[in-house]
Amino acid sequence: MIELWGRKNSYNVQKVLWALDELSIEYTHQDVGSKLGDLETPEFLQLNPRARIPVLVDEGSIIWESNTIVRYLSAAYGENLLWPASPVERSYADRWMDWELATLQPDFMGLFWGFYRKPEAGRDSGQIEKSKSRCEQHFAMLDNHLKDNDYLAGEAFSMGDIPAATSLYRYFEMGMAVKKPAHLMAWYQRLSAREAFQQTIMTPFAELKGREQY
Ligand SMILES: N[C@@H](CCC(=O)N[C@@H](CS)C(=O)NCC(=O)O)C(=O)O
Repeated sequence: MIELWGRKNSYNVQKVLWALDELSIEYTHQDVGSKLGDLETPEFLQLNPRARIPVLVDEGSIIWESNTIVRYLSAAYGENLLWPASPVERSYADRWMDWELATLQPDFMGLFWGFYRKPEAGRDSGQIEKSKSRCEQHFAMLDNHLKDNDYLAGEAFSMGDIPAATSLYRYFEMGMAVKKPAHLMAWYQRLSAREAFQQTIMTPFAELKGREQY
């Protein structure tokens, strides 16, 4: 049986929830990360010495880092569903996952934390504008790629779509006016039609507003 550790309103946990749902995998859930100090217990540190969620345990094997977990689930349970069979196509999915982790996520988190999670009185408008402008550049690049591709790795939905698209619901719904380029929006609409996306990503997150504690 698969066990997933991590509160369901965490951005990184949501990537994993989406992959699990796409693959109709049954799992048990441990709601940690919402209470102060609960990732610092000896029990949790045995699972992830970095004290971060998500963590997935599959028959005793411990996997952490959200994109690694999405890759693992895709390889183990998602051949031709999330895991492209051809190594070249797989590299197309992989590069967008790496891009999300190294490039998009730091700027999106800068925006989400700077604008949404910081109490209004403490917001730094210069930092918010910088993060927003970088996010708009990143999404403009995606828009250009999506002009000729229905999904990030090509014609079919794959694991490559999951990390980058996890940010979109919050990006559009956090109450900030942002650019909405046409091809990016068409991709977002294709993903929004997926039940797994609706169930795991398009979920209310107002409890995070103005809250810097986890
Ligand atoms: N690079 C890691 C980042 C993990 C991370 O920072 N997770 C956050 C939640 S999104 C966390 O554990 N925060 C502490 C908490 O929720 O208590 C990954 O992708 O898994």
